[in-house]
Amino acid sequence: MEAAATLLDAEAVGDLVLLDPLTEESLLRTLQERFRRSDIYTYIGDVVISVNPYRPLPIYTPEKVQEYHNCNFFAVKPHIYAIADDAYRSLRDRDRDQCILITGESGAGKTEASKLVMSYVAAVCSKGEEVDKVKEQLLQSNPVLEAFGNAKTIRNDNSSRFGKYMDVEFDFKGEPLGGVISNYLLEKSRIVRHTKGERNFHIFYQLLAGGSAQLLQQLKLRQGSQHYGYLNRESSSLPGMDDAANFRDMQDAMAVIGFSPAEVTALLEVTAVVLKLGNVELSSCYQASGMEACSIAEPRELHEICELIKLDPGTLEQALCSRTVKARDETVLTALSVSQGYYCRDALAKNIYSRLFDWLVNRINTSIQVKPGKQRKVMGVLDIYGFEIFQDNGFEQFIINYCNEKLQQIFILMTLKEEQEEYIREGIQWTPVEFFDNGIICELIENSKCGILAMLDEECLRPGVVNEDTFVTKLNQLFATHKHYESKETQNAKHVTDLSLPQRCFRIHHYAGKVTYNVTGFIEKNNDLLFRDLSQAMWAARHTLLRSLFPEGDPQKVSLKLPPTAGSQFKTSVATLMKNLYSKNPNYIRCIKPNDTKTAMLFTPELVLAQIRYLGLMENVRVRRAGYAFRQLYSPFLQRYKMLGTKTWPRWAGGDREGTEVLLSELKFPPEELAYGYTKIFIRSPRTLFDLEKRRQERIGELATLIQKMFRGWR
Ligand code: AD9
Ligand code: MG
Repeated sequence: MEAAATLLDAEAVGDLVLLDPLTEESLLRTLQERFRRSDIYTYIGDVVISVNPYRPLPIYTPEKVQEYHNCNFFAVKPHIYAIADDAYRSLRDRDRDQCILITGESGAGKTEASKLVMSYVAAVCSKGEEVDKVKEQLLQSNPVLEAFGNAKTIRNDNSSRFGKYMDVEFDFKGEPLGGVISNYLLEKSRIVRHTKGERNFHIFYQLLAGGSAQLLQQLKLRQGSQHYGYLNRESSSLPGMDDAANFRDMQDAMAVIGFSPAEVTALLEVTAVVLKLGNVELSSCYQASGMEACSIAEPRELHEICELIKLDPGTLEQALCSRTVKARDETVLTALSVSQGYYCRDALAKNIYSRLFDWLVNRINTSIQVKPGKQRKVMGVLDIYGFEIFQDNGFEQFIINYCNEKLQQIFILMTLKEEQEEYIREGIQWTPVEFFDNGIICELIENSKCGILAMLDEECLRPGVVNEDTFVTKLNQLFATHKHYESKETQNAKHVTDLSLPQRCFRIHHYAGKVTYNVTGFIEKNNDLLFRDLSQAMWAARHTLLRSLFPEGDPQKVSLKLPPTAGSQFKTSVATLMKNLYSKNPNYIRCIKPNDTKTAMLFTPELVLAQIRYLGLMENVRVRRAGYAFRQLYSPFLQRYKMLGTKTWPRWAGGDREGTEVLLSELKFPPEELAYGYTKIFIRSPRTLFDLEKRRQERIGELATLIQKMFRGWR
């Protein structure tokens, strides 16, 4: 404990690899102590841990940017700028494509971290009219995508409801050329439903609060979210969030990116249509045959929508209230019940919005993309939705948590791989450390023959009436003995007494905790089908943007092939993402959420401990220390410590490696403590490094006294 105390005093624990003794307790206390001092960043080697302070800190100023620009990673206080600087320089000078992987649960600070990385890189790369324009466009994509893709959830007032991966591309000099954004599965169910205390996507509130009277009139909208069914009609302003100001920022950002006024208008018109669809009320009526049918209860809203998208109201009404069924050579129009009609309305709203979001990302890409043929270096920044556990978890949480599981896997593989490769690169022996590989959970979900997603697809394709009961039954049979799967039935089989797990639910033991998923809605959301009548109606509209979102509505292009399910599409895009990440040099930012109440500077030890465990931070430190706790290029190492040797101080005329060997042999460290790689010195135990640091401090003291004496002598 004494050593740990010394560490805290010396602030050397900026790197947890140096923690002595290493226990969960000491790791937790170190993070807590640093957090108390507003030191929210801590390293494990070159991995950055970031604890969300929930208050603005004065550590992102232009002076700070200068401080970290071209810094020596280990010689300055831990900071996200240091990792950004290291990644950028490695890309520019060593020609290695980089990726910044930001992980952590919802509200832990991933999106903020991704913005800090981007703004740092923008600040340190060169300036010039053309380059500045590119930088601005890249940075300004954030307010636009956040307006349309973020929402208040119980966990986070600005929660990302989509996954985002952005490749920033640079030329050989390290100047930004442009970028490409990929988006992953937007949580579109939020359009039609959200839990009490949450909100729909920010854009709706922004538009209603910040749109001028003229704009709202043009969009046929009324001021105030209480008028709109999809906004839950509740009071929806958020403390600390100025929707009107954010709307102006978003509009400015669109202008910077290069949206034309006509494009902005079209985008807002389609947004207004989604909002207004939620107010289209249906009433029930009966056909002559006695069958239940539905009709539009009050035509005004529908007419206004049709005016906005230039469509004949009769076409939309028919598409919402009936369905064309082809039987042999005949086409029959079947009336829908009220609940089926509402289902259609909501499906349409969700589809329009998610396609609009895809369009938005593509449109931004059109502005920021780099012309083909240019040689480029790439820095990818990944910011996805964090791991989520709610009271009620559905298909969306399942997908989000699967994605987080994959990222954890990449962390495990790449930290191990990277460590191993470094020893091989440097010609040094090492013994690998065992730790939990979550590959088994990824397999449970994604195995192409019998994973949960494959089973769900199989259920979706089964002819006849399908429901989730048979889906769960199948899972229960398949995974009865799986260590990471539980349900009411499998619990019985395993004689577990906790029978609280409801029917139609299964529970997965994720790396980050146990999550119970309710399967209601899984099939519908996975199928993600839109009745052809609706896509054809949208295609019939003379609103160019809206129409372009529904190419399958063109009657000439009717395809009998079923589109891929939402789950399998997601799996494919995650696989592509993983391949992309594996090809780059990874840099990790692991975000920790210190409390559940979004309170400034509050650190709840139990909550942090749980994250330390599931993020595998202890193992991370152990792996890092299993071989050599510390390694550094010969040159900066010699610079820092040469004052300790009689032969190396004040000048060493030979090579850096030779100088390091001469210095360390003079200091008489046991040979097993040290290993000389091709380009780096490796030090096995943190104590040796402390010893070096201590001696250095003493030497600086001696030298200072010496200098003082000299000055006095001169006077
Ligand atoms: V989610 O998975 O998208 O729901 P994130 O992205 O991990 O989540 P986010 O970055 O949005 O979380 O952070 C949540 C809030 O914490 C922010 O809105 C800020 O109010 C606060 N935050 C996060 N990081 C910092 C920081 N470095 N300094 C100050 C911060 N406040
Ligand atoms: Mg986020």
